Amino acid sequence: MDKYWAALEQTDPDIAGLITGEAKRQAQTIRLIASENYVSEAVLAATGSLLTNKYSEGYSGKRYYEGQQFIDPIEDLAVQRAKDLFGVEHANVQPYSGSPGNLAVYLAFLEPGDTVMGMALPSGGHLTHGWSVSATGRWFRAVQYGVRRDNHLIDYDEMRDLAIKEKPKLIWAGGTAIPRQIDFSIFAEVAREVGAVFAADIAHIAGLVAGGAHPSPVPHADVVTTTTHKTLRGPRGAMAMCRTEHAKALNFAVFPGLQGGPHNHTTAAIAVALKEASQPDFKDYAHQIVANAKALAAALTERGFDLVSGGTDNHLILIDLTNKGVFGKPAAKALDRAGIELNYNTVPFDPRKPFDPSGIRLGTPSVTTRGMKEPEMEQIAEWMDRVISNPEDDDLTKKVSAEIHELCRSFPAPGTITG
Ligand code: DSN
Repeated sequence: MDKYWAALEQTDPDIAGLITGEAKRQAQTIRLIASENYVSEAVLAATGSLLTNKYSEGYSGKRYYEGQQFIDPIEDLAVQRAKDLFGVEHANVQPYSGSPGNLAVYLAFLEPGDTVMGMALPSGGHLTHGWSVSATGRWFRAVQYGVRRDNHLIDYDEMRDLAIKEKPKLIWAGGTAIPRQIDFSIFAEVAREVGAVFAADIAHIAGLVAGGAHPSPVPHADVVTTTTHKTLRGPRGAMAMCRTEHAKALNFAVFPGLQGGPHNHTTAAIAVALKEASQPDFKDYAHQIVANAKALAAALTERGFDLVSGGTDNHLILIDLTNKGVFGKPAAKALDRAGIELNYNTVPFDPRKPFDPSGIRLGTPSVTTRGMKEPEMEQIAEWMDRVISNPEDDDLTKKVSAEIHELCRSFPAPGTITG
């Protein structure tokens, strides 16, 4: 990589300088975006490799281009490792990212205009589960379930009633802002009852599932999709997994249905990440993500923060800031100035719009990768409380930023530049 890096600095010092800036920023800040992580240097090496030069449309053994002597075994390894890690019969590792992976499920099982049922975005669902502005909400007839008003847990009764009434052909479980465990068996039961395909989108929790820190949907779902770059700690990419009976339809939907050549550098990096996720220490990592999230949730609750659903079972915390007298966006921006990175987010039944919502979303995958544990979560909660209580106080922001920088020095992050 040194050779590559020297070439980049010489050819394009502007981009090299910006990447160096980002490497320092990632080292010096507390990164709490629930969908982000730090990949290992091995994953970085594969992602930045010359596999990006190669076209490989098709699948291993059946390609439309020659010269696949090394690409086929790379994709075979990625597929086998996915099958072993998640206990699935079939895995497709080619989707470019989560949204194309989910679109492949539509293409494999539905016709335009068919009914799909997913969790509503403001309740924690994903755009591709039928939300109105997504192609999935425009080209399919989407019906949406939500969470209960009293406890913010998935409303399984509403979901069942809606499925019986609307008869969807596809039912999604999963999302982007769900702080509690999902009972995949209930979704499977409902899908069976109405004759729907049941797809579990485990993008956020795939690493927890792989590490045994969240129940797996595999015994229950017809299809399981996931990104590879969140808790699973791989490169930006995705996988779609299923039983053998659906393998042909799913493969045909990914290629040639939606995509051209797979990104082989990503496939190799996915294989590396899956190997890392199959090691015993990944189980410890997955459980520590949850332990850290619970510790952070408890420390925030002690400081009067109003957590959606009252806490967390996974890597993610959603906070309604209404009682703190500050909206999500100014809070997120003040925290960013102080060196704590998270995102503003709607909360269930939010009267405000997604671009200026009432809440913030945070998670512990990245800080856990750095080796931070429960005592650091207490410290992070204290910093968050100080900044959110005084979002306009620039002196405070600077002081907190310096303290964070100091803590970060003791917890180096892979691939970054500690300064
Ligand atoms: N952007 C992802 C997230 O942050 O959850 C979902 O696609």
